[in-house]
Amino acid sequence: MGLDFYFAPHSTATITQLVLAELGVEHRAHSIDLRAGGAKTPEFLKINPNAKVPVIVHDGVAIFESAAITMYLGEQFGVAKGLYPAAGPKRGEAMKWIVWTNVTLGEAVYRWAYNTQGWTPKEQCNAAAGEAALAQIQELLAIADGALADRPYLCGEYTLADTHMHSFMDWLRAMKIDFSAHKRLEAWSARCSDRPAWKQVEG
Ligand SMILES: N[C@@H](CCC(=O)N[C@@H](CS)C(=O)NCC(=O)O)C(=O)O
Repeated sequence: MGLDFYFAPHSTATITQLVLAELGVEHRAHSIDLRAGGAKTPEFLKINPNAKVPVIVHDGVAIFESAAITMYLGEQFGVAKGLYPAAGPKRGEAMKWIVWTNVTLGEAVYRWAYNTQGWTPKEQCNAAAGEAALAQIQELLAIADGALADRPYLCGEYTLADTHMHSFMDWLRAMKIDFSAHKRLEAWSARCSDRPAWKQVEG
């Protein structure tokens, strides 16, 4: 049956696109037009009732949530390729940063974006909450920066945890979040952007 990948350009699905490019896994890519309601069709809702991309369908099983997809693809294809740790503490370390990206950093980023970036009607926005979230984002970036104090990548060697977090943080840069206080993150980001998979997808 193989692997089907449902994505939209310039969306969270870019994370999965990069993971697939790093792994070189053969797949069928399906572009979903979100503006035209492509994620709300009955066929799509069967594979993701949340009406969001990314989704992969592997051998008939649908998997949504980018963090779950990165960890799943890492486990299935990444260990043999040296891009994801084998089961054990190192894998735990990779999972920690993938989940942290989506849950801990993501929560602050979405709180900031909903309150300040025109994602919701003005009357639902709270400028003070947006400011607080932005301060928290800076604290969280400092945590990631600190994790790189004694190593070039999050788990020592490059893994899909770097692919995942780097792609998410690239979106933060596009949203004009200031990284200037986080020099190690800046240098790590340059290293991650130098990879062939990044150039293939983003270049
Ligand atoms: N937590 C989800 C978030 C996915 C998500 O928010 N996807 C957005 C695109 S960035 C989407 O598909 N939105 C549907 C729409 O705009 O119609 C993940 O990490 O996969």
